[in-house]
Amino acid sequence: MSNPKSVLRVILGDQVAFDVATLADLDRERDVVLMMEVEEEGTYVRHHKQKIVLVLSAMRHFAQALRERGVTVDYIDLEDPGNTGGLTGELQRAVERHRPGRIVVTEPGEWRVRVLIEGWESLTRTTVEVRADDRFFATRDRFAAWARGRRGWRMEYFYRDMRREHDILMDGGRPVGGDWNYDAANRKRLPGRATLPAPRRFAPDATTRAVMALVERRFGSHFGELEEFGWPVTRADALHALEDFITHRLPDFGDYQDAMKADQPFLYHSLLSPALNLGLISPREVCRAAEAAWASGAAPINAVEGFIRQILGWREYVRGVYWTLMPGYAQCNSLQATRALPDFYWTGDTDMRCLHQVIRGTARHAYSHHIQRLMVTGNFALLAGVAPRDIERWYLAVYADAYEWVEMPNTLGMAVFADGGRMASKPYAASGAYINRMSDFCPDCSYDVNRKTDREGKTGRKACPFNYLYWAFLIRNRHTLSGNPRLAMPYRTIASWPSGREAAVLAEADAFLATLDSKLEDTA
Ligand code: FAD
Ligand code: DLZ
Ligand code: SF4
Repeated sequence: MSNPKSVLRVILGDQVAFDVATLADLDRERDVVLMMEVEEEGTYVRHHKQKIVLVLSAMRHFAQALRERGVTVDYIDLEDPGNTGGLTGELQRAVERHRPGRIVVTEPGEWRVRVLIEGWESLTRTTVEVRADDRFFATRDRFAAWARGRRGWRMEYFYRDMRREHDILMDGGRPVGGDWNYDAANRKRLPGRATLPAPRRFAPDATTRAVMALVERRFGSHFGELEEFGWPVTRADALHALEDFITHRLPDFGDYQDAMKADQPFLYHSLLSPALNLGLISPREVCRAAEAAWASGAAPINAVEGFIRQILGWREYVRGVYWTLMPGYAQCNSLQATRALPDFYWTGDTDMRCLHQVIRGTARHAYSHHIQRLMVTGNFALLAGVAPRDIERWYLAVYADAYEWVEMPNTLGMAVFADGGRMASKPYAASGAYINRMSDFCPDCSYDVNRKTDREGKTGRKACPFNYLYWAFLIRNRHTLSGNPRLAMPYRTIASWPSGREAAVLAEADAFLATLDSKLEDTA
C-alpha cells in the first residue's frame, strides 16, 4: 500500500554523515533511509580494493549507527539475492517495497550519478527532491557567481574570498600574520635523519574484515592490496585521526609539504581526504581544529595556513571547476596527447625509482601524497603525452579518496594541463632535478639524474628519462606553450642551444617512449 506521507531518503556511499542534507527533516516514525551496495559502483572504474572496502565498511557502520538512533534503514547488501547491481535498479525495487510519497537525495559527487538521478522521477513516478550538498564551504552557485565574468580563474583569489566569507585565519579584514600565503616557506627537503611520526591507523574490526573477505571474493582481480588497510571507517575513528594529525604532524606540515622520501608515503600529511570525502568529518571542523592549533601556539602559521589552503582553497575550488565545466570537461585534451597509459602504472615494474616508489605505495595503501601524485605519476604522464582520459581513469581507480569532482580537475587541470590553463597557469612539468631536490629517490636509481642525454656516463648509468622528456615536451608543445610568460625561461634556454641539439633530444625521447609502447604490445 502506498504511504503518501513517507519519504524514502537515499544515502549514497560518500554521504555517510548525520548532518547530510538528506536527513535534515527526517521523520523516524514514517521515513525509510535507503542505502544500496551495488556492483556497478565498484566497477565503473575498477577501484582499488581498499577504496571498495572503505566505502562499504563506512556504509555498514553508518547504517548501524542510524539504526541505533531509531531510524529505519533499508540496507541492500551486495550479495542480497535479487540485487540488480545498479543504483537505479535498487531504487526502483525499494520504491515498489515502500511506495513512498517522495524521494529525497543529496546531489552526488559525480556527473555520471547525477544523470542517473535525473531519470529517477519518471522511472518511479515518484517526486524526487535533490538537495544541495551543504557539507562544503561554497555551494555550486557560490562558485559559479565567483567565476562568472572572470577571464582567468585562479585558486588564490577564490581562496581569499573564502577566508573572508568564513572568517578563517582573519584578523578583522586582514589575514592573520599579515600574508595570505606562506608557500615560500613550505618547500623544504626532509633532513636525512628526520624521525617521522607514524600516523594513527585503525585495525579492521569485524565489520571491515567481513567486507574485506567480500571484496577479495567479488573484486579480487582489482588493483591494490588489502593487507595494510587502516583507514577510519566511522566518525569516531575519523575524529581520532584528526586529533592525531593536529597534535603530531600539523606543526611540520608546512615545512615538508612538498618533500618525498623512499618507503615513507605519509610524512607529515593528514591522511584525512578519505574521511573528508565520505563525510565522516567535515571540512569546517578540520579547518577550525587547525586554526585553533595556531591560536594556542601549538602550530606555526606557515603550517596552519598551508593546510587550511588545501581544504578551504583547493578542495572547494576544484569542486567548483568540476561542476562549472562538466560534462565537456571530461573530454578536454588541449595538448592532444594520445599515448596509452604505460603498463607499469598498474605494476610498479619500472627502473625509474621515483615511479616505482609511488606506484608501489599506491598499491599498498591506496594513497600517495599530493606531490607524489602531481610531480611523479602526473609529471611523467604529462611529459610522456599520455592520453588525458587514460591517466584520469587511473587516478580515479587507484586512490581511496578518489571521486570525480575532486580527482578530475586535479588530473586534467593540474597534472596534465589538458584544460589548457583553466585550473593552473602553467603545466607542472619538471625534469629530474625537481624530483632530486625534493626527495631521496635519485641516488639509488638505475638512472643518473645528473645526466642530460641518453648515453651512459661515469656512473655507468644512463640519463634520467625525466630530463630529456622534459625538453622534448616543451619542444613538441612549443606552438601551444611558448607564449606562456611563466615558461619564457626554458624556451629561452632552448633557443640558445647549438643546432642539432633539439633533434637529438627528440630522438632520445622517442627512443625511450618506444620502449614503453613495445612493453604495452608485449602485454596486450
Ligand atoms: P593533505 O596533504 O594532508 O592535505 C589536507 C587536505 O587538503 C586533504 O585531505 C584534501 O582534502 C585537501 N587537498 C589537498 N590538496 C588538494 C587538492 N589539490 N585538491 C583538492 N583537495 C586537496 N584529492 C582527493 O581528495 N581525491 C582525489 O581523487 C584526488 N586526486 C588527485 C589527483 C591528482 C593528479 C592530484 C595531483 C591530486 C589529487 N588530489 C585528490 C589532491 C591531493 O593529492 C589529495 O587530496 C591529498 O594527497 C590527500 O592526502 P591527505 O589527506 O594526506 O592531504
Ligand atoms: C565508491 C563506491 C562504491 C565502491 N560502492 C558504492 C555502493 O555500493 N553504493 C553506493 O551508494 N556508493 C558506492 N560508492 C560511492 C559512489 O560511487 C559515490 O557515491 C558516487 O560516485 C557519487 O559520488
Ligand atoms: Fe626518478 Fe630520474 Fe631520480 Fe630515477 S633519477 S628517481 S627516474 S627522477
